[in-house]
Amino acid sequence: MAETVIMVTGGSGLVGHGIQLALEEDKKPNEKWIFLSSKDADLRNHEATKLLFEKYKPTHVIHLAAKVGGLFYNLENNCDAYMNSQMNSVVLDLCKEYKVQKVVSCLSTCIFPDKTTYPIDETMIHNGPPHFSIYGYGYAKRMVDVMNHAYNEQYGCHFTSVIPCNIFGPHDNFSLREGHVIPGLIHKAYLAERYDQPLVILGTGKPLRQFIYSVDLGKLIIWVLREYPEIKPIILAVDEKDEISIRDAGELVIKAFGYKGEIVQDLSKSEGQFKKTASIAKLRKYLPGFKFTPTKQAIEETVNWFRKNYETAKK
Ligand code: NAP
Ligand code: GFB
Repeated sequence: MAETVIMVTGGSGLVGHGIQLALEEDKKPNEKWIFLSSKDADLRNHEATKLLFEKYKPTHVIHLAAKVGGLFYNLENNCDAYMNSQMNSVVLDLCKEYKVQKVVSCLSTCIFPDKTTYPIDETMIHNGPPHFSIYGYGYAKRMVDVMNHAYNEQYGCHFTSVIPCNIFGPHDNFSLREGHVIPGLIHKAYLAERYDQPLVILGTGKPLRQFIYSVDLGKLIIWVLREYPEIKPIILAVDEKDEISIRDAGELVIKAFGYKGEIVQDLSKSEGQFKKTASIAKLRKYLPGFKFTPTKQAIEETVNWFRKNYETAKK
């Protein structure tokens, strides 16, 4: 059987580790996986990235690399976040040049139009402007879908994309300033417990989010790489009924820590999109029996990982 060489850009991040953890139970002998970090090459640099294609000769690419942050990073860094488009252009064009058989890139449910009907589905990406907090990140990601179709129509390339909801898990970015809400709250709960200080939840806690465990997402991305036949994107999220409020997510973090101290709300802080409820009807059509890890269990596993790896965790 011919060897499949799968090169994962951004392989050292949250989702890259989710794939690595998922692969522990789903290895295939003919697959060679290569997980890259920014230390291997700055993917905005064409020459440096070309050397990676020369070195590894990938038959398949999972393109995860991006400058990623939570609401408060994106609010202040729309220009830097838009520069992800530079990386996307370099990677996709080299995939065409090196005749990569399939590319799976990563979008996000936050890039859908701000003013929309719910639930959001895969057909709605380009229907109107994204939320003002993420327009740089959002338009850069939307262009990946445009490029996927254009490369397919003009050059016959099989480039596709996945659209995950909010993700969390081991190896997340636990930065209080730049990170997403679950790793942020986990880090804050850790500090609150350790230094006997209040845990501050930003905003009212009312906005709603679907949260997927990185290991579940890893399994689904592996399936997309191996089986998903379309150029059009597919939403990878938990069921609509499992959408929870930020307050509920905070409660789960607090319970996982057994934290008994004071909880404070900072109502001066932005809340971002109220919700971005996405339908997984398409995913269920392909994989009706896929089982997601219950959010409570996934948060407990992430909290345990953070406690064990506090010194080295990205924060
Ligand atoms: P992450 O943990 O921040 O990891 C980002 C990865 O990209 C790291 O491996 C990083 O390398 C690499 N990278 C960043 N800039 C680079 C550059 N200039 N050149 C080469 N590599 C670079 O991010 P993540 O959460 O795993 O996100 C993976 C993908 O999922 C992204 O496309 C993101 O937009 C998407 N996504 C994330 C979420 C979420 O909630 N996290 C939700 C929806 C979609 P280093 O480790 O060396 O820095
Ligand atoms: O995960 P997050 O930063 O991003 O969640 P988004 C923000 C929500 O959680 C807002 C509340 O309603 C915040 O007010 N929140 C409460 C907190 N406490 C905290 C905290 O300590 N840290 C953070 N970060 N939020 C993102 C996009 O939007 O969606 C990203 O900005 C990404 O780029 C992601 O694509 C999927 O869900 O609002």
